[in-house]
Amino acid sequence: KQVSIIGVPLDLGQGRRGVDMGPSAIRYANLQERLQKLGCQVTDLGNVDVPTPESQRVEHEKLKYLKEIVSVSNHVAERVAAEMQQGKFPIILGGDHSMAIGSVAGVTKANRNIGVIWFDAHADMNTEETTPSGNIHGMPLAVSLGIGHPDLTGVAGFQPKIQAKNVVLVGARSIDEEERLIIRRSGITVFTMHEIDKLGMSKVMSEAIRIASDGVSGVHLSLDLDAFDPREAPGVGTPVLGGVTYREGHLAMEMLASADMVTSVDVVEVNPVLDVENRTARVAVDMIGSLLGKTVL
Ligand code: DIR
Ligand code: MN
Ligand code: MN
Ligand code: MN
Repeated sequence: KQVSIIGVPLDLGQGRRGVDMGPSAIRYANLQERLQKLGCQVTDLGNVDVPTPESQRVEHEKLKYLKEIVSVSNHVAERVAAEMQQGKFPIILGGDHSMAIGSVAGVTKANRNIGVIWFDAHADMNTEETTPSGNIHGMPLAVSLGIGHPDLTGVAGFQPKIQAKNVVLVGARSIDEEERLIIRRSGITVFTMHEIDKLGMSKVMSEAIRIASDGVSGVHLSLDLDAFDPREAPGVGTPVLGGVTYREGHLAMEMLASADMVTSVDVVEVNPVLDVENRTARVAVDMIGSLLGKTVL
């Protein structure tokens, strides 16, 4: 596989400093070396330029840093689309999850018909009307479905990017009151921690793979590290108890690898300032390794 790494040190989509260092933390955990050992041809394209919060002003309390995030998203979309068009497998390193507005836009700009598997403790289905925080990282899945502020849904010049029938959320356990209504109306499939506990990760992932890949030409994986249990991945801005275990994570990634339909991936919300010895970035690199074909034997 030809892999392109793109860093997006964006922290404007949430309230805690440090997630802008996510791309460095993941690189420090030897992402490139891991991929090369798997036989991938890796090009690291460096980071996309992102403004620092200290040099900006919040203009809209329910859509914090809207203007800046729209601008970064358009840049990310261009970079990602260019790599996809050359047949590369992009790995986009966040930054906070608002970054996925741009990456999903880029992936679908290159290839309009794509499914999405969204690994997250949260649903990221808020809008300006439902958000309790005003943080845009709680909105990117809604935005990609064409739900939300037109400046966000209009990134890259077309919408919606993805179709609800091919969108699967895995690992959810913290959903806001009114966000729930948007999820129900949207028609996406949700496997919460309840389903993972009850059915097992194996059953959940075979369903997720079936739904996301039905009738599409590829699947984008958006991996929010807060999907994992904070005991194993503590370095995230909004940890929620009772998450996916390290072992379940590996199984999920291995099943995606053998299904062989993932064509791009986001790795987001790694915050080394909140972490313990870069553990969360190392979990991220381990997961990407399994996703790209690492096996025990
Ligand atoms: C919450 C937190 N639902 C919000 N969202 C997070 O602010 O909209 N997403 N942390 O990853
Ligand atoms: Mn810069
Ligand atoms: Mn998220
Ligand atoms: Mn999350």
